[in-house]
Amino acid sequence: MSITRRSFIKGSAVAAGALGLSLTGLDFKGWAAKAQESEVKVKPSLCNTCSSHCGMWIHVKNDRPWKVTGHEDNMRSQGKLCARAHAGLYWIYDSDRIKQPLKRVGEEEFESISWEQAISEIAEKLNDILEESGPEAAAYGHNPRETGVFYGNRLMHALGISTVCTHNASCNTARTLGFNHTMGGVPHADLSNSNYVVLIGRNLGGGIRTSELIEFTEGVKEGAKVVCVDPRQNDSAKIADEWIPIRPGTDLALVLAMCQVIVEEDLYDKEFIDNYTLDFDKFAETLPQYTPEWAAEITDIEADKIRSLARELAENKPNCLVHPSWKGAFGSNYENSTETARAVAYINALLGNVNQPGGLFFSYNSPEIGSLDTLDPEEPQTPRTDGVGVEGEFPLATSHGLPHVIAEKAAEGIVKSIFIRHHNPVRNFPDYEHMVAGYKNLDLLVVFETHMSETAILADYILPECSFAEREEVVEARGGADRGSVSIRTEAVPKVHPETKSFDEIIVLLAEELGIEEYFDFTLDEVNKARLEPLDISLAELKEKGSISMELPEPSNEVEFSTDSGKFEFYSEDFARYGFSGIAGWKEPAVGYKTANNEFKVIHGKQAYHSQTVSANIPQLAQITKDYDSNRIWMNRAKAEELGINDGDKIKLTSPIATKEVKVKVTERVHPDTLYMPAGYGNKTPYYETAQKIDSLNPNDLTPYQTESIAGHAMMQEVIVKAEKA
Ligand SMILES: Nc1nc2c(c(=O)[nH]1)N[C@H]1C(S)=C(S)[C@@H](COP(=O)(O)OP(=O)(O)OC[C@H]3O[C@@H](n4cnc5c(=O)[nH]c(N)nc54)[C@H](O)[C@@H]3O)O[C@H]1N2
Ligand SMILES: Nc1nc2c(c(=O)[nH]1)N[C@H]1C(S)=C(S)[C@@H](COP(=O)(O)OP(=O)(O)OC[C@H]3O[C@@H](n4cnc5c(=O)[nH]c(N)nc54)[C@H](O)[C@@H]3O)O[C@H]1N2
Ligand code: SF4
Ligand SMILES: [Mo]
Repeated sequence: MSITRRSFIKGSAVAAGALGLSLTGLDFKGWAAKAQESEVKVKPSLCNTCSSHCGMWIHVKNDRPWKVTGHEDNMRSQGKLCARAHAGLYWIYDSDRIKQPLKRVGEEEFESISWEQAISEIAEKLNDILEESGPEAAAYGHNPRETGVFYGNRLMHALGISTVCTHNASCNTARTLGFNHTMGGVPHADLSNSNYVVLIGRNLGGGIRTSELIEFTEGVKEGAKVVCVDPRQNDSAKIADEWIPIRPGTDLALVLAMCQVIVEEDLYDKEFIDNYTLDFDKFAETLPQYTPEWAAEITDIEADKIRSLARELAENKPNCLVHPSWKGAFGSNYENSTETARAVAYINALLGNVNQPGGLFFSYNSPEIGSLDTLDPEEPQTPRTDGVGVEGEFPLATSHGLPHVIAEKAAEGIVKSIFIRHHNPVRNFPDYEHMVAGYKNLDLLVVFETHMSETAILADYILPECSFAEREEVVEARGGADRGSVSIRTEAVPKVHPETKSFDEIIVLLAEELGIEEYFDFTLDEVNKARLEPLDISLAELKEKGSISMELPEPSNEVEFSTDSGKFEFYSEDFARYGFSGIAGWKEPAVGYKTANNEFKVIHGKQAYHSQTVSANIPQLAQITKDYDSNRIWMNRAKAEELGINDGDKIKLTSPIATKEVKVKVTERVHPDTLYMPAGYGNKTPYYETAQKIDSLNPNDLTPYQTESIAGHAMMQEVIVKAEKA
């Protein structure tokens, strides 16, 4: 059967009939009475609506989910779930799901094929590519969680493929690199015990991780002062003490100036600096230039405000923090994001808050997980094709990888095959046309999916995975202050589409066909038993309970960093060796910091009721968007008046790569130089019927393909647009 978009959707309707959902001939009363009586069972799972994987119970009646509740013994959920968890159940029965392996037979046409055919053709093509062009011509990209890492990375490494990428280059890779090269890792912010919290573009109420939101609200209840620095008033700012609107991409200037005040006024923790840090003097020497007056001109925050903020923060040391953040301000957005992350690490060091209550913790433990005693493929030493660790390309970039660079290499014909799982890079990285051009030029794109995402529709083969509620997965461990948990996904509901398979099953089939089955000589149960072994928990018990929590040693207040020196490093030898600045200092955003009158920076961020690119296709969440008209771009009221633009008008945005139209929300809650667009809209796949009906914008259509020089991230917000009434 050949499948085009129209027949795919028609086919879905037929499938609904075949599932017995047709109402004709049904004894509805009898069915309803029986349904009423049937028992509700609770099955443990992990939420799949974002990668936090909160523990949850799926309440199942008649083999169908009834509702979900948060798992008390899971460190991420702690008994709570966010609204997206409930809506995520929709995916299980979504008629837009992929139900059988698909093979491309035309520009926009797929054919459904058997698993045998799919696996044998993929293996043959991959083997040919590896033989002809070597392992450098192949790559894997995913949203890195336990199952994808265990099975996916193992398959790649067994084949000699070193280019394993994640979505992090569009998320938090600059933040991670900056913290790695100062503190030796990214610490946990002890929000519940803090007296003073500065959030720089971390929106705990919108970019939700349940456990962190719980800690934050506890901190607020206990009277912590919260200051939100964000070009727009975000969900956390609404309950914070202060919202400080800043020009996008200028947080580095703010942080450097705060450091300048703290050092000049002798407000820093001298004991901490003397005992636990290296090269403070080199940093201090650079500071006099970074006065609050200097930063005021760049950030648009008054110098006195910067001074008072620095003083208040220092008065609360060490029980205070500047949050290490996630994606928002310096995860992957700007040319200066890596430097901003280093500067945020610096200011926390000046406050001496490491492993102090209300500060930043490294001493949190995690349950110790075991590993299977089996033939392990070594991580190949072949150079990575995305340039990570390669001199002259991105020698310091993290092993998170650079999927946007892979697209460039694919367009050049250097990369010939990519396997993608649980990831939609074509839509989630800037410059749609650039991503499409690269992925289309591949000889073999294999996408493991549940849905026809923007990446899947470019694939040569699409392998349908069963949904999260229909499969078991690799055991996960999570830590916390003095408790940790281990958790597992179980088969909560029967498979809806018999031809779908779980990722581990598919990888084992591929490994057998590729002749590397010796690396997969075990069952999923054996993997999980080995992981649980050190904890003395049986797999049967975990499958029944879903999550088990345990006491862990109290976090220690001893200070030790996982850097080479064991100390906090103001100066980075590694940075200096590769020609970057040994001490982090001011660096402008690539597009500068000021904009002309009808020009704006475009920033984006999460809405509490949507997740990345996939939730716009969930009708219940799409309805919230419609009810609140929340798929609009925010424009500052004074600016709108200047340009003759009214609330609800369509505006035309012109960037160096595209012109797009979108409806506008006129508000005081955004900096005059900024347009803020909620993330996750502007789907391009014609298969998402619900999302198609939401006319909106994805800023990735406006931002050109660019790479930052140190971490290599995609510089998600380095774009200036001209705005006018459409
Ligand atoms: N509801 C929901 N929750 C999620 C997700 C989701 O999709 N939906 N995704 C999860 C993921 S993958 C992540 S990475 C996290 C992200 O968590 P966060 O990083 O907290 O979330 P974002 O909304 O991306 O960004 C936070 C804020 O940064 C602001 N911002 C943008 N540019 C700048 C700037 O230049 N300076 C400053 N100071 N602020 C700026 C935005 O206005 C936004 O309010 O959320 C996670 N949780
Ligand atoms: N404009 C803009 N772009 C952004 C962001 C933004 O705020 N604004 N945020 C960035 C951030 S923080 C991140 S982390 C990235 C996220 O980037 P991605 O990791 O690509 O995130 P998703 O859009 O959630 O795509 C996940 C894909 O996995 C599929 N999927 C869902 N469940 C399953 C499953 O069980 N099995 C399989 N095999 N597939 C499944 C979904 O259908 C979907 O296509 O996006 C980044 N891009
Ligand atoms: S934060 Fe919300 S969507 Fe993400 S895993 Fe937890 S409950 Fe699910
Ligand atoms: Mo992210």
